[in-house]
Amino acid sequence: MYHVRQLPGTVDARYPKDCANGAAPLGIDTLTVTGPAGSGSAACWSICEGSDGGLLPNSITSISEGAPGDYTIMLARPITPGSCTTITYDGAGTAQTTKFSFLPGDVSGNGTASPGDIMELIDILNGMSMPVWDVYSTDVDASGVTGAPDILAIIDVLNGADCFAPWNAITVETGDTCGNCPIATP
Ligand SMILES: [Ca+2]
Repeated sequence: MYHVRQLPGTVDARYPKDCANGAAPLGIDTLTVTGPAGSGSAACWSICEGSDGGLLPNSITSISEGAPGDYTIMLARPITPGSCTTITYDGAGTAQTTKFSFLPGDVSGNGTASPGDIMELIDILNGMSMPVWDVYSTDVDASGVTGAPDILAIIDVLNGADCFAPWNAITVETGDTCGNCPIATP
């Protein structure tokens, strides 16, 4: 696990798992959300993923409040690749939701993994464009830095080489297809 925070709207383009340990999914397991100040009670918060990718259902393991209204939410495991992960606050009668996405290979952050993302990464490496989400969108091989090996990594991710499922032409679930989420209504 990366143990880094992901802000709403970020797309994680990196490896979905460690090929040397298929039982250990990689990705973002710590989320940053905002809500009413002083609402850190676990009973106020819930998580839903549109699909679980065959993994055990995810859950919130802890919630901590930094500055008033700024919450850090730790999850039992990283958010599911390709899925829409919804965090809901429903503690004051009005549900608020925040959505997160993790799509391996989607360097450009447009919601679809495709060969165009290879060119996007090459442009970034050549200084022709800026990464959309910094290391989330460029460090495809999860080495900690962005470099030429990430070009080979994204080809593997798109084609399904090594231990990966093919992510080419996969589109991340959007809010609309996240309807499996039983979001409570006040
Ligand atoms: Ca890298």
